[in-house]
Amino acid sequence: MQNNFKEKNGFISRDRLLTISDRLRVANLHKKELNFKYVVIGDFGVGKTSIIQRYTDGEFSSSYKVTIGADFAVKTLEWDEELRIHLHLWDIAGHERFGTLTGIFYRHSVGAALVFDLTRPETFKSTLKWLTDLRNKVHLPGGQPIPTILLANKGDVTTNTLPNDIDVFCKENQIMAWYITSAKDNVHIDDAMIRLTHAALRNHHSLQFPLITDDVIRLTTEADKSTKENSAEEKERKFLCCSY
Ligand SMILES: Nc1nc2c(ncn2[C@@H]2O[C@H](COP(=O)(O)OP(=O)(O)O)[C@@H](O)[C@H]2O)c(=O)[nH]1
Ligand SMILES: [Mg+2]
Repeated sequence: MQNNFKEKNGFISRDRLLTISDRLRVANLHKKELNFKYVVIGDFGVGKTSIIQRYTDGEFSSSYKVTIGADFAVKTLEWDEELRIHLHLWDIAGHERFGTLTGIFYRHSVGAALVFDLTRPETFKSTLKWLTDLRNKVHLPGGQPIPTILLANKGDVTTNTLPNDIDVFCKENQIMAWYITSAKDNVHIDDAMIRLTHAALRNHHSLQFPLITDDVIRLTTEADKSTKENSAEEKERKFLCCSY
């Protein structure tokens, strides 16, 4: 028989393949699923939409698109054999302004990525305003700030300048880590999101925060694309600062 022939020659038989895929399907059905809402904040033009697109779609576009209204995209992580995590990455509205709207935008978020543009130092200065707005409007059930990472974006541009006081800024403001990122070249975005997810997961286990995304607008992306391993060179460029 054909199946036996394949097995004798080191191939796996069709029947056996079917059994394995059935088992996988059943295992997948029994996976625990979590939804984490993360907000991506920072000044206009720093690359928030590009970072989200790169992470969820694997794409980058240099043509400028203004984000209209709050929107989000989903990235699904097969965290381990028992857990699947859906990250809902919320992208703030067009003319990034503070006000009553951001309160609704932050609602139920369990992590934040604060982005600035390495080629425009004024956007680093603005991060404190964003952080203050965030910390005033959302916290974990125990009152602690939600885990936050700082993304110094456009690291691929040669004229970029890293602020000298970035470490101090993170320590003073309970920012758990910072990374030089590039949405264009796909640098450190995966690492940063994984780091944030470890923290969100720890909080989930200790605080049992609500995982409701009842103010969902629409799903823009269904993504479960495999993440590319960063090259050794990219890994060398990783900068971390502090942890709580
Ligand atoms: N060179 C470079 N350009 C980027 C990067 N990220 C975003 N951009 C560009 O910066 C501009 C603003 O990006 P966008 O994602 O719309 O910023 P947002 O307003 O914060 O959402 C666009 O022209 C992007 O193509 C990056 O990592 N490197
Ligand atoms: Mg945008």
